[in-house]
Amino acid sequence: MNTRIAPELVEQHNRARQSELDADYSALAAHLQRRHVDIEALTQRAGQFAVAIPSWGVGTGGTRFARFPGVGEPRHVFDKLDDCGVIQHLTRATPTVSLHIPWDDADPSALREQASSLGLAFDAMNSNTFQNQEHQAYSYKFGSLSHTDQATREQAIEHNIRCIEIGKALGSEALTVWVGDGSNFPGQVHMGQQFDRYLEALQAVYVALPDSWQLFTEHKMYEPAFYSTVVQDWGSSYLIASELGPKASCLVDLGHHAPNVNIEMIVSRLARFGKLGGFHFNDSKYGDDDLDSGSIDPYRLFLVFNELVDIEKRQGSSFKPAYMLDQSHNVTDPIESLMSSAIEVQRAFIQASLVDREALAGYQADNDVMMASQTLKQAFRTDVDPILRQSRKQQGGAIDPVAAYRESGYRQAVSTARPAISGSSSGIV
Ligand code: PSV
Ligand code: MN
Repeated sequence: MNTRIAPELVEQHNRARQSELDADYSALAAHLQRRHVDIEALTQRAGQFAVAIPSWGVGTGGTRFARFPGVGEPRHVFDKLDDCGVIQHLTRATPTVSLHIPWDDADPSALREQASSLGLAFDAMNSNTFQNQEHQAYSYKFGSLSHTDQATREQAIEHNIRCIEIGKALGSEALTVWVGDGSNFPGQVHMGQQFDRYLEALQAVYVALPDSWQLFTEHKMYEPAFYSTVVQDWGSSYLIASELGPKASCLVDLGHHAPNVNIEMIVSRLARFGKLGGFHFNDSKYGDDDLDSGSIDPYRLFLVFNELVDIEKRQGSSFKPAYMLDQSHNVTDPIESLMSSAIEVQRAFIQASLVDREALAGYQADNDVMMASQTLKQAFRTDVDPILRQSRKQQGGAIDPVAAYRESGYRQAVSTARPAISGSSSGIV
């Protein structure tokens, strides 16, 4: 079946919203002009923004209690690509897909062919040594890259190298490594030796990395290990990236910190030492909730982008962190959640681009705390939605992607070809 959204549908959708957009856009243009900001430049900038879609995000997630399957869920990686194609087609902000191996194992040339027919390319590869796989010789119950047993470590190294090989065939240029290794009881592991084993194993993966590739080390404070975790914080992640070498840097998943941690400060620190590799965006209330980006604390997302835009201004175009969404959609249609999340991240990027940095630097130098804080708030409070709508329309996307998606009837159409997946297994993301 043809899973593309018909261009006429998008055109019709946009036509119906054109006059409202024109009015909103010129009102914002006038407002920004008073602040000496060129709206056209910002619209162009919005058009350059891109965030990758995780292949696992288009399936309905779950908790360790239950998973409630959605209608017309993707059956395999090719269905997932179709769904990612819809997200990109309507938002124009998500041109790449990040695969997780072995969940997405398939013939690379078939994957490439389908992706390019949908206007998609492949982002970072993700290895999985936090689950046992079929026909696997050694169990990861007590760890993978840091396991006490050498053969188990070698198996985990081999898996990561295989991910690089698949990625090479797909045109990917990065490997993200996140492991669940750790311990559940004090005394269970020797924490120093475990970290040494991890470093040595990851070094073996690093040497297999092509020169043009990057390796992202992703930390996470807890879960599945609940007493200690090998790569538990940005400090450990920084140590690993530094030990490995210049092709390695740190990946910050917004949900992988203790509650209330100042993530934007971590961003600033890692960038200062050239080790900020990328992000997994999501939002949370309590822990690694994997909620939709910007759904709980949009100001925090803005503050992260405030740092990123500031670093970009100082470092120039060489500063290109990898952006990806990493969320679990348990009660919404994943396509709708991913589209609105991509837009929320893009919104934070544009709002942060509005910060009057010269004024801010002056207030900081003068210790004018109130005005410094107001300068950020002024940018955050600006409703940049007309810029995002205009940018999407200019690029052939939909002015309101969720509405256009609903109008298209895509989910009902694919549901006939995709029978329901059993609700008994728990979802993992
Ligand atoms: C771990 O919680 C994580 O954030 C890592 O990025 C994984 O690869 C992903 O979720 C999917 O399980
Ligand atoms: Mn993640």
